[in-house]
Amino acid sequence: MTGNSLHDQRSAYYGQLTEQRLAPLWESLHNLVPKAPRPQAVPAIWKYAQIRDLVMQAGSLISAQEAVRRVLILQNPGLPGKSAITPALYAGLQLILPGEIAPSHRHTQSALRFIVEGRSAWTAVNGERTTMHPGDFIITPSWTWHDHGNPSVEEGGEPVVWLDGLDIPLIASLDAGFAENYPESMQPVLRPEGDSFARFGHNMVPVRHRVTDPTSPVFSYPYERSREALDALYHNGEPDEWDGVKLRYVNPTTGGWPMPTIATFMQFLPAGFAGKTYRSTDATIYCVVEGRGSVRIGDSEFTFEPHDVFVVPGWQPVSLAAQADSVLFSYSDRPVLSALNLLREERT
Ligand code: GTQ
Repeated sequence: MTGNSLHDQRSAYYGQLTEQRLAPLWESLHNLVPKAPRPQAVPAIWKYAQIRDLVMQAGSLISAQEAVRRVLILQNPGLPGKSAITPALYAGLQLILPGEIAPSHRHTQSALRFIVEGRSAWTAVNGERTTMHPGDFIITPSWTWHDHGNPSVEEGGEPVVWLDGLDIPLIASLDAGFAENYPESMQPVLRPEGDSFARFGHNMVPVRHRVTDPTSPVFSYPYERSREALDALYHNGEPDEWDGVKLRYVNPTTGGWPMPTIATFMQFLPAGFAGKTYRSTDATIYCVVEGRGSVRIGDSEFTFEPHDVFVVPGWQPVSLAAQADSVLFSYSDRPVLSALNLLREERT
């Protein structure tokens, strides 16, 4: 006997709903409107010592020209097939060998480069080149032409690896992705290297500068300067019990984030630091610059060394500890959460 129990009646009814492209909210309400975030992204670490060889092997399997961007994507195991490290953000390790050019293009996705190793490559943004050094943070804002290159070995070129951070998944979720190629492999160089830093990188701006753009006119933030600031602050006072000494990167013309969708930070943890636990609705990707330590994220615990990358999903309790003086770079979707009034933080 079928068709009489409530369960059977509902099943038949749900079948009819599906045919009409309808669905009963009451079956999924608790998932759609959770009491607290339940991230699908999981805590994860990519140990550079384990993946560096694979990054370098890509160099002999495909050219930068053919690949356009020779990048290994860091895929969050909780977001399989999504090319995402968090629901909103992407991470990848890009390799450029001496003598190579990654051809010029532009896209609506915002990108950051955080230099991992090598010091000869350059990236060009809006007619200006900047040479990359380990620890430098470089932006390629939405819809700006950008190409990357590396001089030949004779001219001092060496393999260069950097971490790419983009808002690819966020832009995909909004169906707002556009891209185009520049007609040449390299855009013309219109200004000497260091020009934008001279104009905007010294707590001064050109006298009649008007802010018309939400992105920072400084496109390279040298490690030397960030490191110096952290060092001075460490010597000047007690580190924060959660963050150590932590600064955020700014657009010097607004005080806001360097780009509208991605926040970036640099922090110093002194040897012996055992940070308290905090959580926040922004999801954060860390790249270790110096030192050695460990991180607890929810129920996971990882030890970290230079060049390791780890991810803290939104609302996961996190605490950092350092065995040696450590420097961590990080980026997150904080500007998006903040703009939508969804940023919540808890420091316990
Ligand atoms: O360098 O323009 O990792 O367009 C992914 C997409 C890097 C880039 C990535 C990109 C780029």
